[in-house]
Amino acid sequence: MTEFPKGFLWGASTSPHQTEGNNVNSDWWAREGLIPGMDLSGDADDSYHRFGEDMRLLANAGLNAYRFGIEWARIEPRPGQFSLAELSHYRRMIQSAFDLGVTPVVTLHHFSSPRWFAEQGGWSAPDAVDRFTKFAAAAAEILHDVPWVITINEPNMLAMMTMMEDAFRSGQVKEWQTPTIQEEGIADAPVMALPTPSTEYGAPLAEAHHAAREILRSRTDARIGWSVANQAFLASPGGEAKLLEVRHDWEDFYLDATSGDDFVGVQSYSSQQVDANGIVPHPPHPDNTLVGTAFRPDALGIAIRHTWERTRLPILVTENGIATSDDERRVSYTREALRHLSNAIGEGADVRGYLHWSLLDNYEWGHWAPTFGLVAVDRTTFARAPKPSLTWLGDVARANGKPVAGGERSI
Ligand code: IFM
Repeated sequence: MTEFPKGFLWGASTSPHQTEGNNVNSDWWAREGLIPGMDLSGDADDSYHRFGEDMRLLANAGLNAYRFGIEWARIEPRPGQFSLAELSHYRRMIQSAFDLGVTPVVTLHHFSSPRWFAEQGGWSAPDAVDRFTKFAAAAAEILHDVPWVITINEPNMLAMMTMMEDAFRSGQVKEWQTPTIQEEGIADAPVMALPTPSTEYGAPLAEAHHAAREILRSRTDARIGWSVANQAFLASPGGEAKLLEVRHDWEDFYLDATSGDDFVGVQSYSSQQVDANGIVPHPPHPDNTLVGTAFRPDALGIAIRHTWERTRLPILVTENGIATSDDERRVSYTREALRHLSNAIGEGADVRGYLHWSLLDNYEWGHWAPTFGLVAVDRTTFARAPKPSLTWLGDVARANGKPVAGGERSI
């Protein structure tokens, strides 16, 4: 086990649509109302108004970094009309982090887009890159002193969603898939693998990322990167060649697009097997999480190693966590994941920080049941209830990881 570097960032992440509430001008808000079986995001965690309390909880626990997003649908409610009031709102968030001694890590796009953007063809429209670049230029005004900016969250998942949306619109698929929700350990059917995104859908995202990077570089001091949803693929016997193919379309295309970036975000939750036919649907297992994935804290090490080998860029773990109602399990998972992270550092990977997903229980893209948070949120009073895992992670952070990487005491 290797010690964590000096100045390592220890924090937690959230996204706007999942926590703010009433993101009424976004494509996700529109979608929630149309698709049967989807929970509504509604007031979400009301973090739009309570972000100060959220950040104080994080800082008081001992964490020193907070990843949050700015919501394009609020900042540009109509094409070309930018809201100065909303930009000021997000500037207040950035300032609140600084005032608490917390490093802000800001995401420009976390799955949700303005409704008008989606109605005009979304990421498949010919002017999508230009639209996003204009938004990035407006956002740059409030980001001048933010040290870490993520242009697009999980572009590979976003490409998959865009592909599904196109198939849904054209009638090729009849149902919009929402994540599978399962009771822990009681899954009775394998969780089907998500469809592999065609890189045709990834290409405009890569272009948008590069264009936004240039704008942000010229107007801010931020390190610029994007954050990839790592699948930690492993080959079953006979699946070695297929793994390379699947991993190219799911991950490597997006990792290669980081060429010229300042860092890359690693987001990792579980691992998946690939055999000669492709991704193997994950079977029912008593250890499965609330979203039906395998309990695989080692996925973080696999994801970091592959990202480091492919990009050689500084890495920020921008998401890692578990959907569970058992907070002790969250601590066990995270402790183990951090051990794998520390081993990867020991093997040479340049990892600069760890941001847990998520600070708060939040809206999991269609469902409220899967709880990823270090803090529970009452859905009617919005009262925050920190879980023991928050205290635990804060203690690890105060000791710069010694409790998990080896040291005088263990937690
Ligand atoms: O909640 C999501 C997040 O928005 C993107 N990464 C994965 C998380 C858990 O599914």
